[in-house]
Amino acid sequence: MKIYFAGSIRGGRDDTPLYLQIIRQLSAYGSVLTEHIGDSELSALGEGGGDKEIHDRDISWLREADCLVAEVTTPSLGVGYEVGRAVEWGKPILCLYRRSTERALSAMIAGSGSVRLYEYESTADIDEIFRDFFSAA
Ligand code: 6K6
Repeated sequence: MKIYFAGSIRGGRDDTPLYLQIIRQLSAYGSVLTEHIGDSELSALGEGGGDKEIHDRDISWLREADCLVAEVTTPSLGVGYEVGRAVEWGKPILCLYRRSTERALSAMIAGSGSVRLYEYESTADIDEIFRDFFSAA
């Protein structure tokens, strides 16, 4: 199983430690194509790689992935775009969201019938979510 994990980069890196933990837990279910999302060295400003190279490489990984798992709590244009492309390609999509009083989740994710949206509070909840999602994916 090839898993594309999506999480905010230029949208903000506050949840990076959480992404790293999610990627570790995801590894039990297959090969995570995007482990760099959990890399604390990857800042919102970032270093190398032109935008076209990043876009083309990521879209090609997403195309070959068997499913998309996206952490959507920190709003990110890139993550939203990846979810849209995965919907278009009919891939199984799991979105993980921590309810927050500061901002509500976009209706384009919350209202999509093509996305399996799971709300969670901490990484302790994630194993059960993954068991449920991957038993159907
Ligand atoms: C350059 C500047 C900051 O980070 C970099 C290196 N950039 C990226 N590297 C890998 N994947 C990226 C990069 N920028 C965006 N992505 C993809 O979009 C990832 O797969 C993420 O799931 C998503 C994040 O989008 P933004 O809009 O939050 O950056």
